Amino acid sequence: YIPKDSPACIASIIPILKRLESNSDHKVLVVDDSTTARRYIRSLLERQYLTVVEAKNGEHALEVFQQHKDISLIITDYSMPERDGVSLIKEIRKLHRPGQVAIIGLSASDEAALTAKFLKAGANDFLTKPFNQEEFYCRLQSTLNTLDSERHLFHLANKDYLTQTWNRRYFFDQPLSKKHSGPRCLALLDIDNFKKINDTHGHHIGDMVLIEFANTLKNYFSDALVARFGGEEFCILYGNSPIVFNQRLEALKNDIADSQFNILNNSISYTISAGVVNADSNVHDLISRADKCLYKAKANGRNLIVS
Ligand code: GH3
Ligand code: MG
Ligand code: MG
Ligand code: MG
Repeated sequence: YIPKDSPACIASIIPILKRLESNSDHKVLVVDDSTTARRYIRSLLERQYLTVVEAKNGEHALEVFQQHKDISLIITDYSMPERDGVSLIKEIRKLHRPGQVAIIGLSASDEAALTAKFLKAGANDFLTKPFNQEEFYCRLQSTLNTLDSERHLFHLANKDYLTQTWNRRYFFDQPLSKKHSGPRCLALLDIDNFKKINDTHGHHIGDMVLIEFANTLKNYFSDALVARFGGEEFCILYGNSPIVFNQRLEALKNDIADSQFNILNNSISYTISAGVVNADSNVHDLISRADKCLYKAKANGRNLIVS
């Protein structure tokens, strides 16, 4: 290990400065059966403004990982009682891609094929102990950069740019959408006479109404899958009680109809219509049935929920 004030250590800090701000978004799980090793790695990470949690073996790590949903990087030793590092990685990778949770393997073992073993199990990178501190920081930085890029790409591919709700692609990719059957509730919602808001107040105000509406949807249905299907049309997929779902939709519709929104000094009021279905069938069937209900709601005068 290199002492703290060595030139190598100081040099290592410079390229990382750019990262420090985004580092504070990351929580790192350090897994090692040696308390001394954990403390040392913790001190290195905390100097980079990373938040650190610890686990004393692979089994313990799985528990800590369950408790802290926001862990984005795991740094794990190989030889540990109860569950070793490679086995831990295999378990984590059953549910989490390298772009969701990054893993760096770490070991003092001189087993020749260990690097390959770690990488094959799904580690993003690997370091042999004792490591050079500057190399540790370089690999840490590059792993976090890759993680940030992957998360950014995922966001670009799956979120609607204007409203930051999920997009169609993400919607159809979810397990709840992919299931061929099973009880589910689905609602298609559409803002009434939205074109008039654009025509009267301008497209920019229309955009802000969409953002406001999307935020209201996310608040009402934080436990459901909310996606923008296009234009002023949104879809909600819900896996629980149809009674609760219908009550909440009704409350949402009334809440919006009774509200007066002040958007950049424009006083805006609007209503929504929705088509709702609760059934044990596939999501495409639910959508086409909800669409027919939505059509009826429009034909019957709008500001209506038809099921
Ligand atoms: P209806 O009650 O029958 O749904 O009438 P409507 O006016 O809401 O529906 P229509 O389909 O005639 O018009 C939808 C409008 O939504 C037309 C389109 O320009 C506008 N729109 C679609 N996407 C956006 C967007 O991202 N921003 C804004 N400002 N307007 C959008
Ligand atoms: Mg060990
Ligand atoms: Mg509309
Ligand atoms: Mg529409």
